[in-house]
Amino acid sequence: MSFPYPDRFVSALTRDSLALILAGGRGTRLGGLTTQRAKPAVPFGGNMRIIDFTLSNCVNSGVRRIGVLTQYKAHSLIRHLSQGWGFMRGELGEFVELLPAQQRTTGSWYNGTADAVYQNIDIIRAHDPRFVLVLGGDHIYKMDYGALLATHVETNADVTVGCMEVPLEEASAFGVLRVDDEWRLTGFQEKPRDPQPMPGNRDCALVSMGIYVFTADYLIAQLERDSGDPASAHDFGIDILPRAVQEDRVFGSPFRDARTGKRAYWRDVGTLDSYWSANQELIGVVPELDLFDTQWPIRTFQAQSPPAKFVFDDDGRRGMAVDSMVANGCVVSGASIRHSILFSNVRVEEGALVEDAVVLPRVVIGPNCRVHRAVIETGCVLAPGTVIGVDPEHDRQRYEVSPGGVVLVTPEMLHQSLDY
Ligand code: ADQ
Ligand code: ADP
Repeated sequence: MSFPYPDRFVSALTRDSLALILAGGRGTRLGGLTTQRAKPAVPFGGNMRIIDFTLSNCVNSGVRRIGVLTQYKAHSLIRHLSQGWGFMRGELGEFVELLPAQQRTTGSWYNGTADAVYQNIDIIRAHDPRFVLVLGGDHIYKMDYGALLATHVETNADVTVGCMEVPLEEASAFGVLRVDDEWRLTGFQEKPRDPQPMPGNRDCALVSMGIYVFTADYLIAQLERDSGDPASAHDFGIDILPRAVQEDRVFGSPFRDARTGKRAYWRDVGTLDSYWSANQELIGVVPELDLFDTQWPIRTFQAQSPPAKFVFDDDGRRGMAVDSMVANGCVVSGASIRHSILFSNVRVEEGALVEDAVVLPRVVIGPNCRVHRAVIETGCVLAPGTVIGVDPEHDRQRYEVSPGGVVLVTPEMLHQSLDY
């Protein structure tokens, strides 16, 4: 590939890229957290939503032309994007554009992920980028896409796949890759039952992070070809990547921490257990994912609320939080919060104890409640004395309990009557 900008380097690549964020998936494994909203809109880390990580990665990388492909239960996602991500400067050629499924090229909603992109092919053409970054909207990580684009150009690839090593027993949830000594892909199997380990490391497999750099002309040609194939599921992992590996130049780019050279932080918070623990991990003194990193800020929208307040109750018991993160608008009155994350506008009333919990916005935890190892969904009101996370048998009657023993409570569960 000829390089048209002899005097500009990575900035030329990022400026000449269009990012398409796939944000339409259902995320069914998150249970009650995704009955009302798409997974990318699920709140994360005290004041963010999952998609803020991918969006911030784009902006911090200098990729400032961004389309977000929405489909499933997009209301909360659309509101978040319009409230929080409208700051891009149109006059500088920057935008975050919403691309809802709208039957542009076919008479159906988005099928697979490749179909979702194909249905916006005229929009890609109109923006005329040199590279298209296709990104999942539901992972927690900080990545400079400039480095990925530079690898793509250096190797003269048609497609570059962001990849990482995971323990072999987890690999069947991913696209599993084989590479040669030059990192060129020689195999791609989407979610194989029996994943193959890496040649040098029998305990790990090399997997796709579901993020791809495509040379734009190549992507357009492949999507057009795929759309006419009646046998295709129109999915990047199932159809486009395996075929590209057979016929074209596909390279892997391992995701490493630029400072340590080791595997970088990346989480698919696709299950209640992984969602809970990724949130809990943030609380540590030196968490692997540093949200206080001024070099790589994670941007979001949050409603204006006063600072969090910790007050004595009428009996003189102190309201306190230790080893915790507490967002604006919270009031903790004569209650104790330990090793927990409280999102905005949570009230915790006298005598309550909240431990190892992730409490989403606008929750009320009534007097003398006990909440342990739980995720409490937006808007829940826990009646006085409610006990959660102490007796799994009891919790299972009303709430969702994950294999790892995390309890999910949603407003719907609180309103349902028990059938004794
Ligand atoms: P999965 O994440 O399981 O695997 P998929 O369910 O297709 O793949 O979702 C990919 C992304 O696209 C998600 O962000 C999802 O929300 C979104 N999405 C799904 N259907 C969509 C649609 N119709 N419209 C818009 N967006 C949609 C993928 C790859 C694997 C890789 C893992 C890494 O296929 O090879 O290993 O990601 O997590
Ligand atoms: P979601 O939980 O769907 O991701 P929100 O929690 O932000 O999204 O909002 C859920 C609902 O609550 C929406 O209908 C929204 O309009 C409403 N809402 C948002 N902010 C507030 C608020 N501060 N007080 C009351 N209702 C709100």
